Amino acid sequence: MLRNPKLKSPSKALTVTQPQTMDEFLAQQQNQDLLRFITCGSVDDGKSTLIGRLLWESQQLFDDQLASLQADSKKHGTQGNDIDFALLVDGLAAEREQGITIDVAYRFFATAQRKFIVADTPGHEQYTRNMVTGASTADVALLLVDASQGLLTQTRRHAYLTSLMGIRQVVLAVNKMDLVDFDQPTYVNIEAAFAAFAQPLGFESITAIPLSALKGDNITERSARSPWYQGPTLMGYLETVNVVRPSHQRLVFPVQWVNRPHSNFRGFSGTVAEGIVRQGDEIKGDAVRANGKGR
Ligand SMILES: Nc1nc2c(ncn2[C@@H]2O[C@H](COP(=O)(O)OP(=O)(O)OP(=O)(O)O)[C@@H](O)[C@H]2O)c(=O)[nH]1
Ligand SMILES: [Mg+2]
Repeated sequence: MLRNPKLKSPSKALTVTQPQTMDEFLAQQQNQDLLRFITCGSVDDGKSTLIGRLLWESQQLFDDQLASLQADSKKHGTQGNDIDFALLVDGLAAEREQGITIDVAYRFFATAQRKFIVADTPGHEQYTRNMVTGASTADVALLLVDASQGLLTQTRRHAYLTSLMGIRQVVLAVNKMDLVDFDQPTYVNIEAAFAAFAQPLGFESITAIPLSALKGDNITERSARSPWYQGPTLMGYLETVNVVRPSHQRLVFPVQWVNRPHSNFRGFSGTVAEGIVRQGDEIKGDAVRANGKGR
């Protein structure tokens, strides 16, 4: 993106070459491909905070946004006087009051390597259908786990729905590593438990990364607090992952609303996420299972 002279420096320098002219900017944008991804996982695992951190680290925040984020953090934040990055994506009044995400929030950002659209989805069970909406257009899922809690029912549910929606690449983002003092065995146990659980789900790749979204560890630079970790940073992964889309055409139709005005009619409403369906086609199988209750 164009360099704004008023842009604040990120907390850690990102190795991006900023275009200096409009022509350079347009040329760079044209050559970049687009990666769409979601954050998902159980409630409070740090999904919104992670996206706020990614926007911050990729220099997407301008002075006025930063000023309102600082003011909002003091008023609604969960981090005392420090910045609460989740407020960048949790915009609804009810979300701020309750400190949870309800609606799907889409954000665009770009680095020198790639353009990204990220969908921040709610972890709360009640809003599972919004997670499915976000997943329906994503290439990659960042499945968050709170390192101090391990895998939860909602983590497994979101992993299952992710596979059902046709996503083939998953990042197991083991977040809040600061709460467990970057303990390697804790991380390894979570990674192994997820690998065993996800084996039947048929993901092509599962990349586990130990993170602290709050403190910024392993987001754009390898953290000195996890010297035992040799894999990619989260941004490094997102910038380089090859997108794998299912080769076969199948129908993915997340049902968002069952329209039943009277007992003689039952209609299923939603948006076709993948494949083609025509009037008169018979629908059966997995697509019918993709409902908002996550079954
Ligand atoms: N210690 C620590 N706290 C974190 C970290 N990431 C997020 N948090 C805190 O965890 C709480 C929940 O963070 P959110 O980002 O709102 O979590 P979420 O997963 O988006 O929550 P829902 O959208 O409601 O499911 C907030 O108080 C964050 O400041 C982390 O890496 N370390
Ligand atoms: Mg959230």
